[in-house]
Amino acid sequence: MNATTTTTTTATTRPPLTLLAKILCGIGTVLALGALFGAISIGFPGGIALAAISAVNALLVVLFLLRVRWAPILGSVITGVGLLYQTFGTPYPAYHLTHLQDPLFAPIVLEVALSLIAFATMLGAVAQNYGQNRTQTPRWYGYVVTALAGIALGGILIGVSAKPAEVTAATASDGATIIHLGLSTFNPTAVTIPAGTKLDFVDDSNIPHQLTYGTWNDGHTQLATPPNAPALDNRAISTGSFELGPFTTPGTYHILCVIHPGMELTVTVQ
Ligand SMILES: [Cu+2]
Repeated sequence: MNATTTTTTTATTRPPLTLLAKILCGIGTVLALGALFGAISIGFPGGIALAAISAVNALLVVLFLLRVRWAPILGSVITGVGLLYQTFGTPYPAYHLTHLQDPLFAPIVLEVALSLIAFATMLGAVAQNYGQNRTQTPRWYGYVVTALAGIALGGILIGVSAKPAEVTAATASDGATIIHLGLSTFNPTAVTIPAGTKLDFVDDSNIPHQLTYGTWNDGHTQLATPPNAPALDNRAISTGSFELGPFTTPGTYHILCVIHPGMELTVTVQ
């Protein structure tokens, strides 16, 4: 047997991708593209973490496609740490239990659900790769994934059908009108305030926002600072609160968050 024949034989006898590997490639591709899309829409530097998540998922897909035996071990460690961080290291889950109407609710539930399914799939693939039968899918796998998918679908349906809960603007002790900053929304989205009073922006989602004057137009910011508007040049906030004002001149003021497309606030000063 010459060298060429050996190569051909090796290539054709490479085992076909298992069902679990195909599922992992599919989920990894969806997560990589989703994170990439998020990274692009947020831009630099805010999107750098999402870009890294996208790259890690793409790398895992390549390892699965190359049928690297330890790929599911690496993948389950990365996914497990990621899930732990999302659950305990970020405000997302706690925030979402009380803010189902946020536009980011469904994408985040979907992302967590896909990560959980990927985690279960990777454990199955580890069992398969290091078990006695390297082609058979573990018996528990179908039940676990069906249950996880059902929970995720239910969560998304609840979130999508939840009515937007617009709060009536509350007033702080100094007379400032309180505006809450959610994951990607102002709440309320429009307020009317008396001339000479302030706004009190409260970031209770602990998500970074960057505020300035203008509106969102087809995914692009249109910045415009009205005359006599209190200074707000790209004010960054990621936790706590800050006051803006007083607004001395009656008129309409548009404020947007440059990080989150569509995140706008209309202030009418009377
Ligand atoms: Cu924002």
